[in-house]
Amino acid sequence: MSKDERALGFATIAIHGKRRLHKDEPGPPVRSVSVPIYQSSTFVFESAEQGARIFAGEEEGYVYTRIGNPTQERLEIEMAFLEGAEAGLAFASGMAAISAIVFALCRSGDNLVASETIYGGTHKLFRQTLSPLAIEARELDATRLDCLERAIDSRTRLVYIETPANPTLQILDIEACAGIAHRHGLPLVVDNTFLTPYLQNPIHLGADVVVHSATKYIGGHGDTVAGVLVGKKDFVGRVRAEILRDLGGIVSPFNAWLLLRGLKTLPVRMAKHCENASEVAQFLAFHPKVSAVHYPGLRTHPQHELGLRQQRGPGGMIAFELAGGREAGRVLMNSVELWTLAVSLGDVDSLIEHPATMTHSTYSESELASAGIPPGMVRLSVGLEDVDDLVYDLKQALGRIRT
Ligand code: LCS
Repeated sequence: MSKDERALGFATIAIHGKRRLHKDEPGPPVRSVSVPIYQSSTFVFESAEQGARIFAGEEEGYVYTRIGNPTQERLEIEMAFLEGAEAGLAFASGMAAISAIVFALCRSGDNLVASETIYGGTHKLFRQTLSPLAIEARELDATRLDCLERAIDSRTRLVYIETPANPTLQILDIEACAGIAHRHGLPLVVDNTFLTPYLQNPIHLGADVVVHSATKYIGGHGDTVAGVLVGKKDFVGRVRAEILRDLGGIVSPFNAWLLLRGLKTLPVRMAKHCENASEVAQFLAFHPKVSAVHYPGLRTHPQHELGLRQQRGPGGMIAFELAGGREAGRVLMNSVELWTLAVSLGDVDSLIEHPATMTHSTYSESELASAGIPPGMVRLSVGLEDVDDLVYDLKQALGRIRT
């Protein structure tokens, strides 16, 4: 690259990619502007000798799509570039990426320390699926840094946080958590799904591994399930060789291509998600039937200042509570006409869901209470429709709740 890449803005980098900014990056053979979809399960060897050399690791080359594919690889390089990491690895889902990290770092008898308010699927992996393998997940309130540090012992292998947290939008101090993890020689893993590299770069704040459910804002259109992790070259290489290759949860070339396309509009989409969500949060904050609004952009958010420091925007997710509790939430979700009643998030379509009985139904009642997820909490993923229409629909649905 002739120009200093730091001088270029995020949108320029997201659209052109490392592929077109770095002269030494190989382009597609026919110089297409769009990255080709290499929809091929296997790759031709030039000779039996070359095949043997590639298998022996003496020569580089594509062999088989479970081991590597040019479209997947392009996504991995671009995600690492946008996150400021050395390398990336793409997976069939966010859960495939998260479980790969755990399996790469933990053996039987080991433990991991995690924030307690996380996506319900991650919580299930940590607390239920890992349990028969004798890997213990110690989930705790990671806003209390003293608790986080006390939970670490000689068998701890990683510290895992999600910030902002699904579904409460609680914000954790990435730099402080990294400081504690590093004091104990442990990697800090951050789930950056809610913000994407456009709004937050955990690597710049000391995180060692960043993971995404790329199903969400990276894809952005509700049509793809995928995951990505980024981190140091050695670690990423080890996860590729020891976990992904054997467990096999790779992203398909077509889904990798959809995510590459998603990256090009990520900056404009994220900016608009923030703008729309800020207006919806303001509307809810002043509505008499709403008892609490959890949105990092509101001054009432308990970690508003921390959010301003470590995030470049408040994001598109909102959680709120209704004065009428769970019954009021049920009426609201059945009364909206424009908002789509569905889990997932980060789509162009606005989505509404009920964490306690849907995304976080893997939490017990006491775990929900401890994680700050009351039965009456409703979660919004604010999409890219005209915000007046979104507010109008919420207003009419709130009007159907009997007080
Ligand atoms: N991390 C976060 C923060 C998530 O929200 C999700 C999925 C995952 C990881 C797992 O990614 P996946 O395997 O689904 O690609 N969150 C969902 C949600 O809130 N509703 O449906 C899925």
